[in-house]
Amino acid sequence: MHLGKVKEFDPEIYSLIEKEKERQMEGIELIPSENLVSQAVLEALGTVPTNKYSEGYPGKRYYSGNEFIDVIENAAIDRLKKLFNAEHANVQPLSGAPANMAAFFAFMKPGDTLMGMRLDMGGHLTHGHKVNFSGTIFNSVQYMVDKETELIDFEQIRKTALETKPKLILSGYTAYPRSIDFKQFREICDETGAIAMADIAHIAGLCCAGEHENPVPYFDVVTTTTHKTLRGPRGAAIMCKKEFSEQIDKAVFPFLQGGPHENVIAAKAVAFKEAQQPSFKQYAKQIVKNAKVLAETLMEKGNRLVSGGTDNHLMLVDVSKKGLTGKEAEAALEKSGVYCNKNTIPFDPRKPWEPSGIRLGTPVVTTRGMKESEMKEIGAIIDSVLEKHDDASIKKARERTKELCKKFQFYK
Ligand code: DSN
Repeated sequence: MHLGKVKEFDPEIYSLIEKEKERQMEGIELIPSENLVSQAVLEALGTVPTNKYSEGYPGKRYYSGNEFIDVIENAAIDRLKKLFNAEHANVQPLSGAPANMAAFFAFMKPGDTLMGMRLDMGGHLTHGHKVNFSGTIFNSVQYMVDKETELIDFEQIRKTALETKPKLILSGYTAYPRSIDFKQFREICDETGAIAMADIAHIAGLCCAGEHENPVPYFDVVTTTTHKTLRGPRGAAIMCKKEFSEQIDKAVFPFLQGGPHENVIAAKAVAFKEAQQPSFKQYAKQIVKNAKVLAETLMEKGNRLVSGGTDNHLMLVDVSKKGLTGKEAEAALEKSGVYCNKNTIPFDPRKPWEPSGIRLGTPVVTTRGMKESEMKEIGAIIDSVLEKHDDASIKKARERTKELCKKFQFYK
């Protein structure tokens, strides 16, 4: 990273950025919603389209001087449509929550019924939680996973949908380790007359690479962030059927947002081109392989994984079996140089601030080039810390993580 001017003008911020880079390179990042962008994406982010106001859409802007910005935004739109086989795409949403908000308002009015997965079962705040706009503006009906299998319970969803007649049913999750049967969701929506919406933020990179079913061609609307498995800059996008394109575009601008961040859109275009390469398919395949090996390693050592494993990039470990809370496990692992996040598990008897689980994922370690044998080592490090987290064990684990990271530097 070339930061000569920042270093010269603002050494304080320069040194903090450098320290953050070092932290990222010397630790094992397992937060499943994070990733490392390529040098090309990073460079595109720090460019002059950040200076430009371009309210509106390509060909119809409220400011002059958008000749090149239009081409950049159209490239991002076209690449995203090709990647997911989408009829229409909007690349302006600033992040996942505003993308969901725009999608909801494209189809619903305040008071309409929204049906989504409960946050503590693997959903997201914006999927109808009571502390979020989605649970206060709309009439939120929340579904759960099955208590025994910890899997999506389609019969329960169908029954609730028939009873409550939601305007929109939302699938796609932040902490669900299994494949999602989007076709069953589509059938329930058809039967009940609901709009079929998916939030594929976590699995977008897997969907476009063929490692997970892609709902875009047959769902009404699909939102995604661009910075998770898709490995682009922090931001989001919405894809929908052509017949809904006008209402989606109007919901993003002028209803919800003003000027789009065109430097980020340029970086999204670069990331979408990267995702079109054959190497990205390999990358997505390896994310899933790595997650399976990490999950198996942890289970072989006696850890309980929610639903007994993973089909995607993430897993939930029930650390209560080791006599820890998720908060304690997260803190002990952080000291060992392993980053994860505390997370509720389905039907968690504990509160979200101190839940029973931790959430682990493999997008970052896979970006760094780690494969199955490194997953076994990471699984062993994690287990050693969950098993015994005194100073000596944490120190030993820290040495092991540093040693591993040395071989997989990403940013020079
Ligand atoms: N905050 C993200 C996650 O960690 O899953 C979802 O938006």
